[in-house]
This record gives sequence, C-alpha cells and structure tokens, in this order.
Amino acid sequence: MMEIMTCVREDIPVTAVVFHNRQWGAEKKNQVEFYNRRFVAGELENQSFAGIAKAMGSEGVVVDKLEDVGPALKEAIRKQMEERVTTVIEIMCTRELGDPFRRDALAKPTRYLDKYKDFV
Ligand SMILES: Cc1ncc(C[n+]2csc(CCOP(=O)(O)OP(=O)(O)O)c2C)c(N)n1
Ligand SMILES: [Mg+2]
Repeated sequence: MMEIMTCVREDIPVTAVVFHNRQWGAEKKNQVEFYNRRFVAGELENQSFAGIAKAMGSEGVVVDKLEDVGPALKEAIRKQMEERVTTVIEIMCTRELGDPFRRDALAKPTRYLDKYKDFV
C-alpha cells in the first residue's frame, strides 16, 4: 500500500489488487497447524484498503460480487493506460484458510550436522 503513494506522487500509474479476507490468513493457518488453534493477532476487521487508497490520492474501488471483478479490472486498466490514474481494487473474499506455504514451517527442525546439534 505504501508504494501507492509513491505511484501517485511520481506519476507511475499502476493497478493494484488487494484480496481482502479480513485476516492474516497464512498466519492463522500456522496457528491451526502448530498452535492448537490458539488464534492471536490474526483478525483484521477495521481497515478499508480502498479508503486508504483514496486518502493517498489514488482511486479506490471495493468489489464484493464476483461478476463485478472483470468490469472493475477493465475500468482500472483503462484509467491507468489512458488517464495515468492509479487504482487499488479491494476484492472482498471469503475466509477459508488455504494450504500453508510449508507444513514444516514452525515444526521443530531436525539437525543433521553436529555443529548445529545445540540449536533445537
Ligand atoms: C515483509 C513480510 N513480512 C511478513 C511476512 C510473513 N507472512 C507471510 S504470509 C503473512 C500473512 C499474509 O496475510 P494476507 O496478506 O492477509 O494474506 P492471506 O494469507 O490472508 O491470504 C505474513 C505476515 C512476509 N511474507 N513478508
Ligand atoms: Mg488476508
């Protein structure tokens, strides 16, 4: 999001998409896999990325229906190419958790080299 302000200031038109599921989903998934579903600091209920975008001088668009995704993208790209306008499209998403990047991300590591045996 911080780069949006630079884009506006320096006249570098871009179209950015935020997939807004009101959570740090990847971190919540780790809390499912490794912390017995003890959820901490993963919920993000209050921010409006389109609102932040507008405050930074770009366009901000909220999309909450699937059929609006294509037209919103087309219009943003048109403005980007023809009018040098930067747009943030905020797509409201459902909250199911995806697969983790790595299932062993937070698991205790196996140390194969003697010099690392102390690091458990
Ligand atoms: C600069 C940086 N900080 C922290 C992380 C660790 N990290 C990986 S995924 C993630 C949360 C992603 O949440 P979000 O962008 O809302 O995507 P979601 O998983 O909800 O689809 C974090 C903090 C990272 N990859 N990069
Ligand atoms: Mg998220």
